Amino acid sequence: MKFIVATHNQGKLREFRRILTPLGVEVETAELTEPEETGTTFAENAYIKAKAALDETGLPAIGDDSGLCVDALNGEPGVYSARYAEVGKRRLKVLGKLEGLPEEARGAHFTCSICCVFPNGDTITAEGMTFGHIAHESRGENGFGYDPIFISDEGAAKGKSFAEATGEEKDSVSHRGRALRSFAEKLESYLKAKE
Ligand code: ITT
Repeated sequence: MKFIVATHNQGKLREFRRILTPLGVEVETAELTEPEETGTTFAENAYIKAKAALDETGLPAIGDDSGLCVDALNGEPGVYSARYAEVGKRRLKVLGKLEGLPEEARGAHFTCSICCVFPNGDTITAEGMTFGHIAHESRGENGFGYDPIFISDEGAAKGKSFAEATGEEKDSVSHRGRALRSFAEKLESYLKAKE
């Protein structure tokens, strides 16, 4: 079974391929209209993206809604991470708001909600989080989005920004890695139950 990845974000798409292909889940892209993200939660927006892609292609589709939640900013930018500021200014906005704060006050996490919608209306959902803190300046060239300012506190990526970590290191602890591995497990059970 093939799945349409309902995203316009090339960084996410790379990670979907990197994480799901070795788990035997085939993903592909399609020219999709970008739906309005009218939800107030990650889960609602993930469903909106998946459902819109399913309606356009007729194929099972997976949506990802994710974001960076900064403790000192009461969870901002959170569900509005993609719209927090103009392209190219989002990381600087976060860094600016945390200026002068010591390391122990810079805690943050990423969240990822995955929603897969099938043509018969069934859905599979999964969530993942990863914890770390906000750097004092951007570090590293890999990844995308807020990766250069997010220093991981976990596992193989500990002490590195997600943009300094290799793809493998990021995926092993990342919100998306965790959500997609959980999704792949649930998918296997779902497909087995249908046999
Ligand atoms: P689609 O809706 O087309 O999937 P998007 O970029 O608009 O793409 P979101 O609405 O889910 O995606 O916004 C999430 C934003 O949070 C995204 O633009 C990134 O800036 C950030 N983000 C999410 N996951 C991230 C990650 O793994 N590393 C860095 N930034 C991430």
